[in-house]
Amino acid sequence: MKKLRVVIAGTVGAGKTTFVKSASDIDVVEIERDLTDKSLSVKKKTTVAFDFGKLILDDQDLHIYGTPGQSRFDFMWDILIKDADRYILLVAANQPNGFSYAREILTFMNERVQVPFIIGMTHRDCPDALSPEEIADSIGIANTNNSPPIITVNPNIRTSVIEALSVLVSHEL
Ligand SMILES: Nc1nc2c(ncn2[C@@H]2O[C@H](COP(=O)(O)OP(=O)(O)OP(=O)(O)O)[C@@H](O)[C@H]2O)c(=O)[nH]1
Ligand SMILES: [Mg+2]
Repeated sequence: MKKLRVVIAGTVGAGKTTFVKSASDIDVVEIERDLTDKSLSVKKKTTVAFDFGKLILDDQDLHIYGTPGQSRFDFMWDILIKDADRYILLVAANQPNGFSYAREILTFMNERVQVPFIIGMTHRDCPDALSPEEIADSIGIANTNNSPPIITVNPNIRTSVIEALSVLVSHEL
């Protein structure tokens, strides 16, 4: 079976760890710590190294790595993206102040690898979520035939996560 390394990148609290946990057939390795800066988010923990899970999808053995959201751990982004076959950038649709940060993450990744990727908008079920068009604009993705697929995904729902991974696996550059 073909092994495919998939990286889940994205902004702080976008839902990367939740995504890996929903996708995985095995117990997920999570390396998190308590958030010291509580103002960052309402949540208590943040990823400080990576998450790891596995899923067999369409006869492919997906190894799924979640990255930390905070840029002080960007040495982990570097380590994880270098071996990636594909990646997803998760962006929380209800946090517009994170959009320019999402753009920076995208630049970071695309400077290191040229692999297929998609944009997954999370928190679309939350109040004040912005539209895919507004988000694409803010993170600098032109709406053309060459642009990466932009989808809505809810990391809390396994079927939604698997659908996102199916789009990723079938997307070519
Ligand atoms: N309602 C809703 N909640 C979401 C969605 N995506 C993620 N969440 C919630 O957002 C919170 C943060 O999720 P995490 O998975 O810890 O986020 P993360 O991206 O790993 O965060 P860092 O590791 O700190 O960068 C969790 O409580 C999730 O349940 C979504 O689409 N809708
Ligand atoms: Mg995390």
